[in-house]
Amino acid sequence: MRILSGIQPTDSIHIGGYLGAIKQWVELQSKGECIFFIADLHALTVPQDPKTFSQKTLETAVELLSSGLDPEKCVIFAQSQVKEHAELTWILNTITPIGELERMIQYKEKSKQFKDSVNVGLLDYPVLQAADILLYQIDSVPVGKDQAQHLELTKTIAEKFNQKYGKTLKVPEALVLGIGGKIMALNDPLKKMSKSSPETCLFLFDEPEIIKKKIMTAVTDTGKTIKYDLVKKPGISNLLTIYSLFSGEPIKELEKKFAAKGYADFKKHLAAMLIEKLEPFRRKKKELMQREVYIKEILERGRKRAEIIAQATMLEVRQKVGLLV
Ligand code: AQP
Repeated sequence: MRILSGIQPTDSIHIGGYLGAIKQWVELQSKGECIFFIADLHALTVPQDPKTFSQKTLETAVELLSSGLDPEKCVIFAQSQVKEHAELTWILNTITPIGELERMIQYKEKSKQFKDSVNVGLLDYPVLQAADILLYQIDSVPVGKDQAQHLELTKTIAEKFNQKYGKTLKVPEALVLGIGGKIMALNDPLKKMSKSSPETCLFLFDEPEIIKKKIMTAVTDTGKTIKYDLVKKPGISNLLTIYSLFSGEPIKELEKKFAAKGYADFKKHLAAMLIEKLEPFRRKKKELMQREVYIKEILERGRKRAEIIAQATMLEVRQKVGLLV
């Protein structure tokens, strides 16, 4: 089984991205051929500082390794270094109806959020995402719930291409978690925890004092009981989900454990548990941040492996479309 997923180097990794996607990537490394990439071309669809952008890509590689990706078990590379991503995007653009892109939720949200810099890339983002996946003839794509709509579009585009030019591209399946697939903002449990709103995030590498502060001030609900109820108690339900996924304790057990406690007590325990569980992540990141040459070597090795697969697909695509080869 071949598995692929990616992450943008837009900010540090938050616990939403970790629980919704990266934790699964780490588990899948020993179950199939895994390809993970840093989506730097995607990140360019919103403003980036050219002076620090390449450094952010390297830092994201460090963070992925600190979160448990093992370069001996998976391929890790930077998207922009495999030119076929951009090339296949162009060809897929020519079979993708604009209307399909205009109805994407992420496009609608981001074009509101970055209203002074809405660019073609922001609209075309899901086609680049389709190219990322279809280049590698992928079986399964483990992503958070927020990407489910884009994954559906990838399938539609692949089917359309195959219909028009003959069977070429493998139609992938999304692997979206039920619980943990959408971690909500700490300051507003009705919104997704999201890097483009850093105030909503608990970052995986936050220092203990920051973790404590963010958890203790996380928005909760009216009432006093620690109970999982997404409609009446979205704040507590989000914190219970985070507690359960990091500690391995089922939500039902946590409800019993904290039955006689109030919100403040529950939050104190949650903060202490997170500080302890995230300590190895922080330690590993500090160590790897000193090893830039090693990180670049890993990305170069990843690029070479990715390129072999991507070039094989592109050759077939070029032939099927009728371009000179
Ligand atoms: N809140 C979340 N809950 C569960 N999964 C999430 N993911 C992101 N946020 C959550 C999943 O993490 C993976 C990496 O996504 P990305 O780098 O594309 O992250 P992103 O979308 O840039 O991060 P954000 O925080 O969602 O930023 P925005 O939306 O502001 O750009 C993906 O599989 C994603 O589903």
